[in-house]
Amino acid sequence: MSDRIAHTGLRARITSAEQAATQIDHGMTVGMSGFTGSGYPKAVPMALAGRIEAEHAAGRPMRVRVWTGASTGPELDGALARANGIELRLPYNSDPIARDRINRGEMDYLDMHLSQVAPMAWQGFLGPLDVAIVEVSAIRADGSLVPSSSVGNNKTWLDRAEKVILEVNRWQNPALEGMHDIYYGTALPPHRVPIPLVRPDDRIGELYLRCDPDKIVAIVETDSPDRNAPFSPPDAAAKAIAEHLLDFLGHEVTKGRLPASLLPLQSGVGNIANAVLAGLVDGPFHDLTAYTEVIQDGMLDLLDSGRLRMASATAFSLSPEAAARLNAEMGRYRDRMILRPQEISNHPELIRRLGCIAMNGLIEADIYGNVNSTCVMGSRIQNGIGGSGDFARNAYVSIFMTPSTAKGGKISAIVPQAAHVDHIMQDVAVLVTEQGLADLRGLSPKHRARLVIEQCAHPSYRDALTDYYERALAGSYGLHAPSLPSEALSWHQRFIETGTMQPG
Ligand code: 0RQ
Repeated sequence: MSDRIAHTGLRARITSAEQAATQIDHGMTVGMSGFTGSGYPKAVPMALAGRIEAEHAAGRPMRVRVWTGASTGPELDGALARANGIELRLPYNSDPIARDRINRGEMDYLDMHLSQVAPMAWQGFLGPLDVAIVEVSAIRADGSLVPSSSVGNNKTWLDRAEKVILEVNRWQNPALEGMHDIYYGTALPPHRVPIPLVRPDDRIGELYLRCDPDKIVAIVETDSPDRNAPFSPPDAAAKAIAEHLLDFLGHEVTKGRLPASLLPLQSGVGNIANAVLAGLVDGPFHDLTAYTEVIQDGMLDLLDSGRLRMASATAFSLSPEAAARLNAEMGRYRDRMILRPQEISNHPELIRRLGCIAMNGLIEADIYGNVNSTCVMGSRIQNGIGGSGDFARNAYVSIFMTPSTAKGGKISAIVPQAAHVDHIMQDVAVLVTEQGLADLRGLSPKHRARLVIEQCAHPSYRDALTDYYERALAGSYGLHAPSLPSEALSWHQRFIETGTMQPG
């Protein structure tokens, strides 16, 4: 019997994943834990996928609506999508099988700002929540729950769900206990009050998740690692982008627009973000803090280097090697990390108050600096907006970064007009590619266009962009943000028809 389940009454509810999965029926809405490959349930979703496959084989319909924190792992999104068991998915997905189903029109997807999911669930806009399946690290004698390696929307799922299934994962280091800060002070308007967090290291909540023991219908014990993508070392483009960005931050300190310890950092995930964080290890900045969504490999290195004083997030997003490193030395990191619910880690009020430096990736930007983070060629979802909108709109300085081309140069990341816009130009302060950096603050659209083309576009697309812009200046209906509507998306159409944006 598990020493991780101290509540004697609840021990009686320990069961198999297969048995737990029988609590879920066709058409139900299931709120799962999980955020970027950490803290997601690893056994019950697989058992549920098996059940769904058996039902389909017997000619019976079975699909569920799946809510999570953000992306999860192959044992959740992958398994359920493979079984064609997801009717609707929200709020973020990076699983390739689920992505294909969404883009083939076989699965509905609601791509949401991550900070807005919990409030929307409470406001009732998303409908009722039938079952919560939440991974925890332990169950305490009083029934409170030690969260695992992500917090995400767990507090909300546990509060809102009719029934709760817990996975107690022995792989999670017991030293995680004490790292979390679960804030229960959120309320709906007109009762909403300010959130009392004024520094990234403030603790404003509780160490544990509350859960009514009467709602817990099954507990499944697991011993499975979190699964994240392996880390690939930064390539030349990522290193060049990091260099431009670090120069910019140094320049801002010199100008007196940023303190020497910068402001709380938010960093997206991926190669480029890691290269920037790696650059900070060797850079001149000390006493850094992070108020961000996920703690990735680079953040761990920054903590190790002593440059980063502390990091606040909602989840870890670590390569298998870094996850093993953290898990082995959790006690050492625990006092310098705080994991919070995603409605707090990504809260616009707090991001604005703290003055975060937001650094996120993009799919494409147009010459005015409108940014598409989600939809390739305007229609194929890549992942989702995630937390990029929460941070971009409210940051002290909102930075977007990307290689200047994709798919071996066949796609320009700088286009005449973005085929889909997630972040309007007012939310985009700085654009960086390996070519250079465009500081767009205080510039009108026409000045932005010149700078973006000069600084950020790849040389093989620069002349075509200049040509388009000059003709737009001559022939546009209005001259605030010159545009030739019939031509503005022609680069995308050319790619769809010929496989490249390059003319001829
Ligand atoms: O596809 O894997 O098939 O080769 O998009 O692109 O260059 O590896 O960059 O991993 O940083 O992802 C915007 C998707 C960038 C990410 C996005 C293709 C490219 C490749 C990945 P392949 P890269 P990244 C905090 C903040 C939204 C969420 C967010 C993202 C794949 O940053 O999801 O910011 N952002 N959250 O080939 C066609 C283009 C393309 C393109 C890239 N212009 N056209 N394909 N790709 N540009 C984190 C969370 O919220 C959890």
